Amino acid sequence: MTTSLAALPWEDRREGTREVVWRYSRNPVIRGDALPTSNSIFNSAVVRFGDGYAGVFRCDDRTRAMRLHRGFSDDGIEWEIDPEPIRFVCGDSDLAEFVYGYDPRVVEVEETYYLTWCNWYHGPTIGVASTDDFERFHQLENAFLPFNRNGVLFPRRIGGRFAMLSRPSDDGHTPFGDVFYSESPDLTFWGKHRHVLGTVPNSWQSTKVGSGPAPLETPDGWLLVYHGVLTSCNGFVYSAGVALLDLDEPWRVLARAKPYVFAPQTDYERVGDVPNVVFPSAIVSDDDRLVLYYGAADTVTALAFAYVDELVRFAKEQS
Ligand code: BMA
Repeated sequence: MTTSLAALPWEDRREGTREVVWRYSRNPVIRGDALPTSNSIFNSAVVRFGDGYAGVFRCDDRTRAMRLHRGFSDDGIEWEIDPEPIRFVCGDSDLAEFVYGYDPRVVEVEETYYLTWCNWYHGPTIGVASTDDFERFHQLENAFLPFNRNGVLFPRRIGGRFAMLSRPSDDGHTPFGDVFYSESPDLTFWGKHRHVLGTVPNSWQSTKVGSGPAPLETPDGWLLVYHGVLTSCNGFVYSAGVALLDLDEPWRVLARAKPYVFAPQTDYERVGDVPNVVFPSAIVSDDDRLVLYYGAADTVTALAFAYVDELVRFAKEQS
């Protein structure tokens, strides 16, 4: 539960540069081998917790099993990650078998933290769990049928219901994918599915798109940072874009920037287990500034910074 606001990990934009999103000079902040058993730590979730930060990390181990580990940090940069994976408390034996979990997102709704992740249940789908303390995680029903990925909860109810974005997919390295919106009164039963974002031909987001961090509420709409994928001769290229969604009917897209706002350009984004990937998965913010946590090249975790109003303006002016 949030008690007081920890300082935002922050570094000003370098003088003379004009990027809307700029990288932390000491990236990456978490190396792939930060745990004795880890191959890679990336595409992970961070939230404010107490007077610091907590996170749920995608740690692929050295057997290449995809696991979720919790972690804590005073400053959002130096992390203590639990070497043991999270063991979910689950009352339903049909759901309790953990085969794999990856690409977690965490969001606080009504003073409870909710974790969503890509969870195996006869294929990838959206796992959901709640926690108050990052000690005990209670696994709830999977939100959807397989196959689905990139399930991201909104930080408050909309029209009295929990709301989630997700990306229906296939069982493999999906060569398609649009973002959809769904609602639930109780986090068990989901419906009112609406189409939100599709792909854009001949662009950085021509193959598939998927939500990044939980949408950030602004006076101009929900600010959504999402990933878009291009299929190149050398495989997928994952970049990030921004859109604004209507506050009351988030399936209505108010603005969507045509250019990416952030794409793989540094060595640690271009070289790794999967080259050419930036995968934004968490935002922490104060009123004006935001910090983006992202996975780079499916290997490490990195930080980038932006001003909220500049991202909103980018979404509108480049729409
Ligand atoms: C997606 C997911 C992500 C990953 C990306 C690039 O399908 O597996 O975790 O970052 O591919 O490999």
